[in-house]
Amino acid sequence: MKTRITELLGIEYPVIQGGMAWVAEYHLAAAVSEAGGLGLIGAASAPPEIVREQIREAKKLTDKPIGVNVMLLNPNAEEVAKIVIEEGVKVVTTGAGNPGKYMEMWKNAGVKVIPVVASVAMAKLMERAGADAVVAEGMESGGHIGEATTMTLVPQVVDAVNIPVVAAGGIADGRGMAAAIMLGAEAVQMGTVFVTAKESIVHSNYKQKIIGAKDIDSEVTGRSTGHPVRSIRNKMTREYLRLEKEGASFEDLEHLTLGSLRNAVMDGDVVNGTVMAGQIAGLIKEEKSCKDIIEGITAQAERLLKG
Ligand code: TUI
Repeated sequence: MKTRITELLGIEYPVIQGGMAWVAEYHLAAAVSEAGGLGLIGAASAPPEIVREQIREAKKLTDKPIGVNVMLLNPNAEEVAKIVIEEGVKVVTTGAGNPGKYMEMWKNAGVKVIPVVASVAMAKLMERAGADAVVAEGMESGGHIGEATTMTLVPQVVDAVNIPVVAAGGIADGRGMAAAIMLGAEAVQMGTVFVTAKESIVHSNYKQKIIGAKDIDSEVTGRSTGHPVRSIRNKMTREYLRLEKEGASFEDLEHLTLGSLRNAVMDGDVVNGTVMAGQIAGLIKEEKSCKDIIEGITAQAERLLKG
């Protein structure tokens, strides 16, 4: 399946792995890239030198391109932005903000820039700023989300820009991928399904929470603070939503979730931790290798698109 995205990135399949905090570390990124997609190291809020190490470790495991996701709410984003260049990374995606101030630096260094956007306005702004492509991410996604759904956002972004569009949010099989392509996308970005991949280092409790989830098992917390986050319902989300309803302060809400994603991913605390995952979790039934995930999904999409 060749598209402008496979050409741009020099990858075999039009599949990008999400830049998930704590989850998108070098084992997963290297496995996705080895399987012919684009693996990403999620810099999230990691100390910049850890990101450098992660890039170097990934490169030991694969000669294929890997990218880095720069999370723009990170106070260290600028340092990470520079490390990406120093380490010779060829592709960057960004999340949770406007990467405008890093664009010139990245473009001058020959880095391909693919901002994740949640609106048409941001997509147009990114195209004008020199982005090579955009990821249009719907609110079905796990983690920090916008307002629009993938079904509505992708075709509107496709019509608004000339650069290639990657669809994200709610995609975990070949039907979703085929649908995204019918909406005009030239690749998909998937997160939740890669959390459950065999090569993912995520605690088995977290993977089981996704595999056991039903369609309506996620919640969006943080709407009141302006940072809405989707995760699987548990004691933490119930408590968070209760506090939000009572008008709790930003500090109290922060206190509840401080370190909670790490605790879920690394220690398997899926009761008080934050189990970020998308609405498509209900479709995911088993742990598979990255190769099986990517080849299975693209083969199914190709069959559907031909038929
Ligand atoms: O970034 C994500 N997903 C994330 S980041 C993250 S870490 C975090 N944890 C807790 C609270 C907040 C963040 C977990 N999941 N996805 C990409 C994405 N970007 N979704 C939405 C956006 C976005 C939103 C606003 C992109 C640009 C934007 O622009 C606003 C502006 O004008 O700056």
